[in-house]
Amino acid sequence: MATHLLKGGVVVSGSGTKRADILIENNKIAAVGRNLRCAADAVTDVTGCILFPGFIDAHTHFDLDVAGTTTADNFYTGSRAALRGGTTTIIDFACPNKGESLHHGLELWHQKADGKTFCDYSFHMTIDDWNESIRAELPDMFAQGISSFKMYMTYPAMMVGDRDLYWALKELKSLGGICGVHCENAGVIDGMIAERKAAGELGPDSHPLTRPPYLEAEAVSRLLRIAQAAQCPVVIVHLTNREALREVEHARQRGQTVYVETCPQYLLLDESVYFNPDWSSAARYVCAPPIRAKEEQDALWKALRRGEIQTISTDHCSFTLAQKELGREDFTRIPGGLPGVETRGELIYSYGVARKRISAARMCRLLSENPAKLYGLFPRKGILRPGSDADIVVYDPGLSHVIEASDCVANVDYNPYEGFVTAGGIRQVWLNGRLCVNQGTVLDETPQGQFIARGKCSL
Ligand code: DUC
Ligand code: ZN
Repeated sequence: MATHLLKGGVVVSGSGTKRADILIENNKIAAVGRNLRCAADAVTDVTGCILFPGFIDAHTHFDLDVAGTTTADNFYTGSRAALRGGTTTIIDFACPNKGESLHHGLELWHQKADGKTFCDYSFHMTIDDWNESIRAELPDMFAQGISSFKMYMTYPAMMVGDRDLYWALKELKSLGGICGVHCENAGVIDGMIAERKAAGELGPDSHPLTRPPYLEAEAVSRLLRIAQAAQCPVVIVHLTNREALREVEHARQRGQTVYVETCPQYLLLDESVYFNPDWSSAARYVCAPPIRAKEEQDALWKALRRGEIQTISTDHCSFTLAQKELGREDFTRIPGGLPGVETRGELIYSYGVARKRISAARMCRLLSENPAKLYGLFPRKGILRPGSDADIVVYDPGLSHVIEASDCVANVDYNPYEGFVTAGGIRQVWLNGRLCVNQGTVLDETPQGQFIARGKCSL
């Protein structure tokens, strides 16, 4: 039996912080307490550091085909970057094509990820079609550890109509599943894009103009009425703006259960990025929903503080600058998505906790505890207590660095947060009782992540 004592740190949970040592025994936490007296095989002094439960990123797209290309990060490079950024579990979106079975999608995602992933991992299953055979596949998804699903209200290749959303949600309700939904109004966006194209407005500045916040809010509102009809809880993924939040508030007032996720790009960047006259500098920020006006950031931070938003994930979906060039002549061909998995923890600490917008406990809830509960990983993940996996981020508030793409290990040649200065930094990352990252260095080049079969939502 191998034991390791992390001594002298401040341990964070969703409800607060306390001075405590952590005893790791093999891959699990054996004890958490003040001045633990035990003979450990090894001791690390973490005095002055804050210890978070390993972060969970419940929204990544690794090795995904988008717009005629494939994301720059696969499971190997993406999860290595994730681990370096303190994320010890990712949940990626298995994505069968329309007409393919869910089982095929699941097998394909296992092929992409198994043996190639540095952190622990699981998958949400995308439902992009609704018919009897897909319905019949659902119980076995749960049996295989897939308890959460995703549906799209936009993107022709993946979207489902209102009727199918309704039927799928009803079925998930009966099975105890949870579903995340990408909310944007497909039809009006399509119309606006056609108008911009007809006017010869083909640059990246057309991207935010054709996907305005109110068309996201409309889809949120419609989804929540459909969820009301189906009597099913839902997750609004990557929510970006006040009007959408207002729709969530209305649904909660009606008694519905609604969970909300947002992402660092909506908290820290603003739409001016699209109006940069340099094409490449603007195009690199194309993602959907788009980055919004500055005023939306404050509303999102406020909602985080009040507990109205439950999780911060990244929607990591990275493309190199050369890949973004695919849309040089037409903004709708720019592959959409940003890298983020490597920087989320440090950014949210630096621009949230250190700036007193949220507490360390709130950050713990948003990045660890709530995603663990929402997606059936709790208490194995998401908390530092005896019996839980020893997934630990040792955060040193005394460090600071400037975020630069050249320092990052994700397989992408730019960083959306280039030049951002961190308050503190990740000193160590432990995964299943093993020290995996020390001072920014990934220690073992063999992927050790395991697939985690998940249970049901407990949030
Ligand atoms: N939005 C993106 O920008 N990329 C991937 C999928 C999504 O919803
Ligand atoms: Zn996504």
